[in-house]
Amino acid sequence: MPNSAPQDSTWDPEITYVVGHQRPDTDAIASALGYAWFLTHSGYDKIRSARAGQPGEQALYALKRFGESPPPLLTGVAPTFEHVAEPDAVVLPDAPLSAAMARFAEGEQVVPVVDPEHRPIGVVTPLGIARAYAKTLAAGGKAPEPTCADLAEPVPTYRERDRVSDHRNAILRMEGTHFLVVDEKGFYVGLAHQRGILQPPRAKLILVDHNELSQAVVGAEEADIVGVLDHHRLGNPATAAPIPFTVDPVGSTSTLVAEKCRDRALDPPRSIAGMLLSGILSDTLVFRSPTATARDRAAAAWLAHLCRIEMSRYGEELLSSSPGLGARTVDEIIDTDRKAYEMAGVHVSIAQAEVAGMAQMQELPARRDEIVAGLEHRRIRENLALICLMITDVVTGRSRMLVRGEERFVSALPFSRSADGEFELGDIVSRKKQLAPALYNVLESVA
Ligand SMILES: [Mn+2]
Repeated sequence: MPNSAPQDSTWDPEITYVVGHQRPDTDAIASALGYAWFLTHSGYDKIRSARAGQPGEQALYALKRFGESPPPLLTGVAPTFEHVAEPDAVVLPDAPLSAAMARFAEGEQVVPVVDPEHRPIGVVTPLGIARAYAKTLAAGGKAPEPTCADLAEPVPTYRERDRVSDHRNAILRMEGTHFLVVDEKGFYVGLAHQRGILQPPRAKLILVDHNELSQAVVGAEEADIVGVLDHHRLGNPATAAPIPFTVDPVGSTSTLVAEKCRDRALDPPRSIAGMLLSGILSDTLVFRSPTATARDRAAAAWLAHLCRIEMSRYGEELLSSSPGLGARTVDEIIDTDRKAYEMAGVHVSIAQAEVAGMAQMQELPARRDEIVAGLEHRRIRENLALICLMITDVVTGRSRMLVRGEERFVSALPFSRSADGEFELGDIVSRKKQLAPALYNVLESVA
């Protein structure tokens, strides 16, 4: 789906970004920081951690606790006109034509003309010069030498943050091969050539804690995925070349990062070790989740030793850092940790919100109507067959679920209905290992 909104931050084609999914949770932030640290200390150049959105409250708590900064935000990774603009030298409007001719002699094909404030007026082309020269000859050589302003021809102009892919087809149909690129204020950035527009540089991404493009940073379908480190089901796109790809069914991606560090005898600094430990404790609910494995425990014990912290006490502290339902807006409750799936050919969205303890779970009835209205709004807007919000009490290890969707799916759900659109999930706490497979089976059988 084309996204015509300009991107508000940019990316560097020289850098490889280690980036987690949108709406990053603690594991997505921790594994991006940790894997970027590991790769850099394993001899890889120009690796940077990044995030694809605002970190959740719990991730912010962990960052603060260990004195670590969140990775920089990547708002989009599609090529923009900034990536294809070449900052060719300009001439001023009152420059004599000979100034432009000197540039053609150097091999330029067009010369941009900008006003003294650096706003483009147009371009001078060899054809334009030839015409001016013919005119001078016709006047018996008596006409004054024209300036560059007299010959500047307008050409299509694009903003540097506009996505190249949104304009590529139109540009292919145009006659000219050179285009002006300006910044958001209209100042000259450079010239874009048609050949650069057809083959723009692509961002390099290493995906952590996800492998599906539907969950990745905006524009990832126009980037090169050069690595994957994850613990989710496969839903990855084909790649042009072979890439390092690790998907292992452990409790967290942070576990996989910690294992790589340990295998290479690389001890991460306290801030990184603390973040990785937080990623493990968060995703495994301090090992209460059925996704937790012996490998997660071993990695966590090593990290806790490195950052000199009492693991289970810190784990409970981390889990209870999530604010209660009463303190969150409906948008925060639904969208903080929401994932898109395709199941049996239909679109499904599963959100998970954590509460810490019975008292926080008891805030649900007062918010139910608002939350259900929010789910219904998203169901229509995103054309979903089913949208679920799993509310998990990380202290007692039990969940409830609010659902909106097509009746044939909702009525087939294998859970006990506690109110209209509300289900009791019992001790189900894992979206990935318990709820998503259960929904997948229901949709397969009904669709
Ligand atoms: Mn994870």
